[in-house]
Amino acid sequence: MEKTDSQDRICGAVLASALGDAFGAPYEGGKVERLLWLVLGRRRGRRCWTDDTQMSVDVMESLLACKRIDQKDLAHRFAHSYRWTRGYGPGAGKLLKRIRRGEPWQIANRAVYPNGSFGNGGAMRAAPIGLFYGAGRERRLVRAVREATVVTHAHPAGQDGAVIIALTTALACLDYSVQEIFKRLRLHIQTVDVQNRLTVAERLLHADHPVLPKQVASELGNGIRAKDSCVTAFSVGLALREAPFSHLLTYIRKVGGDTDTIGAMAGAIWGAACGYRQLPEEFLQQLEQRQYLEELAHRFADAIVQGHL
Ligand code: AR6
Ligand code: MG
Repeated sequence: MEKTDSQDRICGAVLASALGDAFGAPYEGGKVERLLWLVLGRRRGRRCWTDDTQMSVDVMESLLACKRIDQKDLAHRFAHSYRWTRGYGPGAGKLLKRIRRGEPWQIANRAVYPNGSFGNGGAMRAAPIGLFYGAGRERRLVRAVREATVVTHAHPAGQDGAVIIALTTALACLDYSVQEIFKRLRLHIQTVDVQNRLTVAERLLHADHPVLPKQVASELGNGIRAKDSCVTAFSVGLALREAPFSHLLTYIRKVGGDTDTIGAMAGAIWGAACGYRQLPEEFLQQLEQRQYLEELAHRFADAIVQGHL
């Protein structure tokens, strides 16, 4: 069956996010992380994805099964998919093992950090929630994102990062302008740090000269905290949505830092704007479990577009 424009954009967001993750992963972190990924990062000649894609898969499978955000189901899936070899955040790994041992997520999510995690691990898996609810149900979308994120990221900054990625992905599917996207985001962001990052991003996105990756890294951040990477990915994904996908990957590599997660989040936004058909076959061919991811993305897109959920 021929894919509609919406289905193509949903599949594009899912696959571009996985590619951003898998192609960003070899450049993440310092020497030790990179050496480790040289060993872990290839399977049967394909590029492996990391926790970003694994948790996005969990979110999609959960939404398909439950037809809404079910926090208990999500916690169960996250905990049982956990493998250290996927490169989970240190706090996230401990938290997921606690849930696997039977601790309720409402306790585990404050067991490692009493104020909750403000890492970008909630945002890296948020795009499918934006695709699922769509920009037409904005308030419901934002509520669902916070419900899904709090399972592992109780800190409001971790949740703000997730709202930025999910809502922007949904708005990019409908070709909203940059100006309108900023307007919509500002209605929902609760933390001052993330609001301030948005103000900087707005200036950079309206600059009358090309902004270099180094400047993006120094002004918006490239770290593992939500406030240091979500607005960065948002900004790069939007700025390059008319450029070829290979440019996006190169740019993210130059931004540096948490390249797999910035790649996953920016990839989702780029894919929602450009669609699956714009993704280069030579990249898709290198992706671990490509067939499974494509089949899942199609199932997810069909269910959303046909309104079976
Ligand atoms: N207090 C102090 N440090 C914190 C806090 C806090 N409340 N919250 C987070 N951190 P984590 P994630 C710091 O472990 O968000 C993978 O590489 C702390 O240094 O909850 O799921 C993915 O690919 C902590 O280790 O995991 C992503 O890049 C770090 O933030 C990333 O990790 C991450 O928080 C996702 O990590
Ligand atoms: Mg990762």
